[in-house]
Amino acid sequence: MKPHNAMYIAGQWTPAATPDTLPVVNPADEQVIAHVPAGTAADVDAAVRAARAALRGWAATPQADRAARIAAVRDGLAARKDEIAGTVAAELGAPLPFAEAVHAGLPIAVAGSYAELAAAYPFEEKVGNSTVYAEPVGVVGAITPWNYPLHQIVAKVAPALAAGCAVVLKPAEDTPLTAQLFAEVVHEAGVPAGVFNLVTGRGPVAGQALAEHDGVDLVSFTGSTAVGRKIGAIAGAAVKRVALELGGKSANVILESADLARAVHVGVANVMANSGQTCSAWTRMLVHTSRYDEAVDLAARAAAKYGDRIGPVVSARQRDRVRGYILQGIEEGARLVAGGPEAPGERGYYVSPTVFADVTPDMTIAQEEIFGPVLTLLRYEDEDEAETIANGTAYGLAGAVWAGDDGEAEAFARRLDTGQVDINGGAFNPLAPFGGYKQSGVGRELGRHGLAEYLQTKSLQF
Ligand code: TXE
Repeated sequence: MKPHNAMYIAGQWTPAATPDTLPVVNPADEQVIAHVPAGTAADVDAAVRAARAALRGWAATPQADRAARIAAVRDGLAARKDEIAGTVAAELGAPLPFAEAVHAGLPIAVAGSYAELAAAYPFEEKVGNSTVYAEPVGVVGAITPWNYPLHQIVAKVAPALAAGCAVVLKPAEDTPLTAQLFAEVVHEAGVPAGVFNLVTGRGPVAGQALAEHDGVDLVSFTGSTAVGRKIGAIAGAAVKRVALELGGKSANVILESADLARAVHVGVANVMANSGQTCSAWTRMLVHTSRYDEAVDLAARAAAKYGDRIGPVVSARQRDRVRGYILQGIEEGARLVAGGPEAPGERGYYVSPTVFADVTPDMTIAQEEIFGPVLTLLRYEDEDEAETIANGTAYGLAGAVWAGDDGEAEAFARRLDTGQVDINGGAFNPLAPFGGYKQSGVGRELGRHGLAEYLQTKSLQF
């Protein structure tokens, strides 16, 4: 795909209101690979108008026809899988096998799940003497981050289209090319003009204009808690709907009866995947004191084996912030057992897979989201203490529990204040609701819970 020097608005690649552009940098070699338009409030306004104009027609489209368009989007993504993987590899720096399997593979699965849900969802139901309709909430402003560029887009756009909403997407500055490719796929899939629109640009300019626009009925945001708070305040003041998928500091709780080697191995892999840039990553490993030293040894060896198999982080800014956390961990007295703050190569925004032992719950590295390949190991004396530590952060997005049997792990998982828990390495399920307790957010993505976010209900009494 060639980068577009335009926005996708009302079914056409439309020149931006100003000539300002944003560079796109390959984080593996620091080369500028493209420039995309830096949209302004005027571009956002044009896109929101296009979405409003298309809304009623799309909302009135029979659900089977909407489902067929979403299926065509799924097929288009599948047909361009290699191109997607190559684009994500270039702008995020993801190693190609991971880009193919996850960055391209996951959104195809999610789009497929929404093609099915769009066809099967009960938009109308009888309750006593009432008929209850689930109607689209309206125009959606979707603001997405760079960490899983296409997945974050599809996880918002596919359910919004299934619900009958029209969308304006503002993707992250660092990864706009994947978004442009997605717009091409949507166009080729025959989604009517204006139902999906793309405005690239800076967060505080184009993103904020989108969140503030009166023609937007729901803002769906994934990103940092700091920006999420701002968007929540804007939406609150305007009394518009909001969905926030924010950061995490998830605990991987290894109970005494667990298969320690497997739990540690999978736990380290979970944190290093995507170079640690995963909001649900199990960044705190909690181990019983009797097996703590063994776990530290296993984790350090597992991390060291990754070597150059992990990609860079997305930007110089992100590398500097991750390094800052590593230095802070050392300063606060945590024991570095793998990796460290030194850059592993001369070029590219690489960070070594890093493991800290002797981490205590009050340390900054045990409380704040680092968003890099950094694992912390904490010890606990009994399950009550494990629960207190696991629940002792501002976040509540995900987590894992390992035990000798699933029942024991399940009982402990029910004590965690978090939206998702993987039991003994349970596989990712694209139909399971994903979202946070506490400051990890508001609302859910994926599956039928994700679709419901884009609906509002009306009841008629007879
Ligand atoms: O996020 P931002 P950043 C966390 C992670 C990471 C940190 C910073 O801890 O280290 O956030 O990443 C748009 N109004 N997560 O700075 O700024 C922005 O253009 C409207 C967790 O990249 O929150 C982008 O499209 N929009 C996470 C999106 O918000 C604004 C994924 C996210 O960027 C805006 C990414 C504004 N004022 C980072 N300012 C997760 N939950 O998965 C920025 N944006």
